[in-house]
Amino acid sequence: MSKPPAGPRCAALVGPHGSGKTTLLESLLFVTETIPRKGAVKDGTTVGDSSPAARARQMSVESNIASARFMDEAWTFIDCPGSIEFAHEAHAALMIADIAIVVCEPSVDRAPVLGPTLKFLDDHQIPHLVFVNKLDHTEARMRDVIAAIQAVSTRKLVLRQVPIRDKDHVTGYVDLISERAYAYKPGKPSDLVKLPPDAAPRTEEARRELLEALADFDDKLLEQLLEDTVPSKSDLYADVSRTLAADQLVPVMIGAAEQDGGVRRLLKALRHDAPDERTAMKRLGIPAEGEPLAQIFKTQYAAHSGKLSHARIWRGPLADGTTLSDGRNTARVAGLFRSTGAQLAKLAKVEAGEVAALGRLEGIATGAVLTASGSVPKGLAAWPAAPAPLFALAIAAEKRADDVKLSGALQRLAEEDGSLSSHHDPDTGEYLLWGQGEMHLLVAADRLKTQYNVPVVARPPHVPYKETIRKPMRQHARHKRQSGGHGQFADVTVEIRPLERGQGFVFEDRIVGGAIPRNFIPSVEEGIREYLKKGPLGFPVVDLAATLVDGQFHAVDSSDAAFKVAGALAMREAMPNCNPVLLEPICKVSIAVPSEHTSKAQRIVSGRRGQILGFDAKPGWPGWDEVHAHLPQAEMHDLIVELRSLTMGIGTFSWAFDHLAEVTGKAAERVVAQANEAQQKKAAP
Ligand SMILES: Nc1nc2c(ncn2[C@@H]2O[C@H](COP(=O)(O)OP(=O)(O)O)[C@@H](O)[C@H]2O)c(=O)[nH]1
Ligand SMILES: [Mg+2]
Repeated sequence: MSKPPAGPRCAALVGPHGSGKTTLLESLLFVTETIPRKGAVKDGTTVGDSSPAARARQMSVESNIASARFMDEAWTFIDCPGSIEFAHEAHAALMIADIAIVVCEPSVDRAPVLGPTLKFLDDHQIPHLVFVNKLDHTEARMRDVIAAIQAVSTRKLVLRQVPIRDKDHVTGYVDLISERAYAYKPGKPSDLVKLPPDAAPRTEEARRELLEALADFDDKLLEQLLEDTVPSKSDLYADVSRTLAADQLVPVMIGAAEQDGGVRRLLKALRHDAPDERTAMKRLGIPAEGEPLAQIFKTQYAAHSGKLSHARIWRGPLADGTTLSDGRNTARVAGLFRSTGAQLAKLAKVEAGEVAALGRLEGIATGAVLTASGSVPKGLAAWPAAPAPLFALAIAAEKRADDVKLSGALQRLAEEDGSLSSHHDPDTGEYLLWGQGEMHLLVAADRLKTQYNVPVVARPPHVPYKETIRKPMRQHARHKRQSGGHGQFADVTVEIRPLERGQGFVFEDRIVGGAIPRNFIPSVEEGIREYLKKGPLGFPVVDLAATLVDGQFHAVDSSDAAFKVAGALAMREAMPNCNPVLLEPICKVSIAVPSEHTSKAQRIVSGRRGQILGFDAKPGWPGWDEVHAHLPQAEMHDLIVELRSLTMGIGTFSWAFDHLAEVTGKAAERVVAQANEAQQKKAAP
């Protein structure tokens, strides 16, 4: 037998949205008598969906933590959000979990949705099992479901149980190692029953497959199978535990969380087979011996308790009041809690293996590894980088007076969720909130209102159009004003010419013989630059050169201010005659989809005025393609929305600004008219 677990173990519940993770958590807590009665997702009474944002949507939008005891062993369960838009939060929980329970529906069609999660688990070698849920109503055959999931898993899946059916009802299961049959009993432990005769052939076949898979990693078992010797149960259990801990095989369990079906069996499998924190520490590069050490996997600003840093304690003990450091920032733990959903229970001390919330660790970020000395182990596994932003909204505080509060709140939101970011776009003057999708940002906007008391308005961002010219021009301009006392005088001649795309603005000075004194020349440039912020079409002007070729000055009346005005004046008069043309930003986009969706991805590109550059296999993603294209930024706002709706939510893309391209004709007229309209609206009181 393996060693008894060192500390409390931690299991993360992951899988697609709607597969029943929150329901399973509720059942796990009920079966372990952690809660006296079960809540329901539709009633908003579950432990898992404890936040107002989650309750309102009946979907998990952040990870929720709960602890339980089962047969005298301690467990922490983390119910992770299933939507791909919140994947960053789920990944953080997976990093510090001993085991992941991948919850899915018994559906062949929906199996590909598991791909990205299984890939993350396999890339990080995180032990995991699959729990096929909702077996109370299904006609799908387990072997088809397993085959469909296997197609998106690099590790081999093995059935641990086969269902016993009564028509399309699953009434129980056969355990393939003990070869015992059980009948589900709602709310109660399953009954041991006689193996129904018609289940025998299927049981034998599935057991054979399980044993053969285990034998790939156990020579002794392989010999026994070849010699037709029956292996001992304890050897088989040990094989299951070992191959699971090493992420070599993925056991598949079955059940119906809503009726607690298979949940006790799942708990027993976890009890026997889930590795403890020592396995996770090895994977993360944290030595077993040393001073107390904790790792933050979730940062939360809670209404009453302030900042909470949820941590896995890798080495204990850790007491409230300890000063901790990540090597750069130091903070004192002010409050130590165990959380169950939204509830916090105060603790004085925690031991290795536990998950605890540490209060008020200012300056400490998610992913940080903390010790009292501030010395952090070398060669730590890298913390998952935040995914690149895919979707933006322009936001503004409903009340102007809240502007300062808004920027503080946005900073905290980004601390809580690294896949959210915000910045000011100098081209459009908008404040942009970037994230992973529409729901992600709507939840963020909600939080700004409910959690930070800053109601905001959000709308699609403006496209940062630019403009340039096609025709050169020589322009003379004189600024002269006589209004008592000092007058103003400046005279300039400027040559303007278009430059190649991407060259920006170039100012040249070709004044000779002191026609304009040197000290006034920067002012001319300043005036020109000022004007270029908004050209004749209403957009910032790029890719042109302005050369100051001649001028005149007045010994008394000339000044910096006068030359600045003259510079701008020359531009204002010349530019409308230089054949101005609208430029739109074009992005280089790589759309990643499972290869059966490649042609859809190509259609999306053509449907959005895009130009396909080519496609190839996505490196490191077996079965996935990447379609490379140039796409106008104006067409990208809801690209992720369409892409996801056509690929069961798993298609994604990466992008970067590439170049500016001319827009002409009706399309350009429309953009210019819209910009002018918006401008007039703004100007109106
Ligand atoms: N029939 C059936 N429905 C279930 C089962 N487990 C969960 N559900 C339902 O599936 C829906 C999604 O469940 P939820 O726990 O919110 O899924 P999550 O998004 O993975 O957390 C809810 O309406 C549940 O009531 C089950 O075992 N059988
Ligand atoms: Mg949920």
